[in-house]
Amino acid sequence: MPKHYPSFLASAATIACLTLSSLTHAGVTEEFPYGTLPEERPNIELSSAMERVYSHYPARHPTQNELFSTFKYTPLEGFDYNNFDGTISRRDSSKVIKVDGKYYVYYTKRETEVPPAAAHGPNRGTEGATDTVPSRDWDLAEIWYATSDDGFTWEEQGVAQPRLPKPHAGWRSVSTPDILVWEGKYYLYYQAYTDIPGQRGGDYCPVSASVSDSPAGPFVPANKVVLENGPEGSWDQYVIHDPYPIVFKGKIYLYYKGEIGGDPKHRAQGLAIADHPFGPFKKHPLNPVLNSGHEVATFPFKGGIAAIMSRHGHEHNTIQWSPDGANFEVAAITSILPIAPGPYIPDAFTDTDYGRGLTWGLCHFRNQGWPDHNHSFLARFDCDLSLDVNDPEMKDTDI
Ligand code: AAL
Repeated sequence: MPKHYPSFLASAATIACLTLSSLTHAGVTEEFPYGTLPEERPNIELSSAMERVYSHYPARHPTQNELFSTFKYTPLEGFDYNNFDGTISRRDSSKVIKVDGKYYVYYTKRETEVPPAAAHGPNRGTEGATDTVPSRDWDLAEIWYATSDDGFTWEEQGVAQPRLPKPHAGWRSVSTPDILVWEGKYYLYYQAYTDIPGQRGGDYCPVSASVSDSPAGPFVPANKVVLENGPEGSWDQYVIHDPYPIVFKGKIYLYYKGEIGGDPKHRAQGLAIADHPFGPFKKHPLNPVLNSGHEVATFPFKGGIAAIMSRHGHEHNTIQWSPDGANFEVAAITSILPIAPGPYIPDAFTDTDYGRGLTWGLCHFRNQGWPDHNHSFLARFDCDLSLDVNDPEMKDTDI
């Protein structure tokens, strides 16, 4: 099996050097390592663009620091890429974990009729959806898992979390999983739909979770909601998506996406913290802690937390860093970021105080040829967001 695949996408951004000195936030006064600047704004008249260099941007060298990377994409072996009739979809992969030398990944799998055109049209309603016809690519879905020895060739193993029986959340669809390893057990988090996605001001679904002694399951559902939508009028009233746990400072830091006012144009990320995987989770008082992003991957980096900000919002296409997991600043600006990244992060759950970063993971691409071909497929991304690519744990990469 060839180890090196031709890449079909690669990119570089071309943003000039930017500036700022140390940052002070509510409760946090720490040096932001990507922004220290000896120079000050020159005392001359500047154009708007040059004014912004001194006033808006924290990252000093957004294309020349260790949190800058381009991304390369590779098709996976083992999944059927010839399935182009839209009836099978695989998307929104979890983080990749490695257990006893084998990689595991969990993802949304749908095998149904094709979602109708309305599913991704401008109105994004539920028109045409029935008990067997999905309203979205992630409706009427289950969570499946696959394993791999090298991260390129994957073997689909079967269902990890089927839909739950009524009246539990998740009876309509379970999707968009992520994984947590905590005290020797494996916890799956997922969007648990209580209704057809698209109703009630957006994709309303609380977050639920299941536990297993083995990465291969069986996963036993907690049969309770672990993260609720916010109260009326709150920023995360309508949408709580993309649950994404990591371990930081001895606790479970669960990042998730909300849509401010239920408006998909204003996507942002919240943080909820717990001592136990099934909660109670306490939402951070500064939420939302990231002002952009559709699917965001956070990871321990040095003494803080970094975030890959994929798609949507003022600060999309950036990689950010925070000393505390809550006060992020832009460290790097790049392009063609992975959609819904599920990275392999060797120290995601080790409670490290010096995160080493990541070099690869899985993501998805969407075939948007609706009405007939509305489905997604998984792929691999490689990047260099690691402090040491010679680290044996980081080495499974051809970057
Ligand atoms: C994804 C995720 C969530 C959304 C939808 C399915 O990429 O952001 O899971 O609900 O799109």
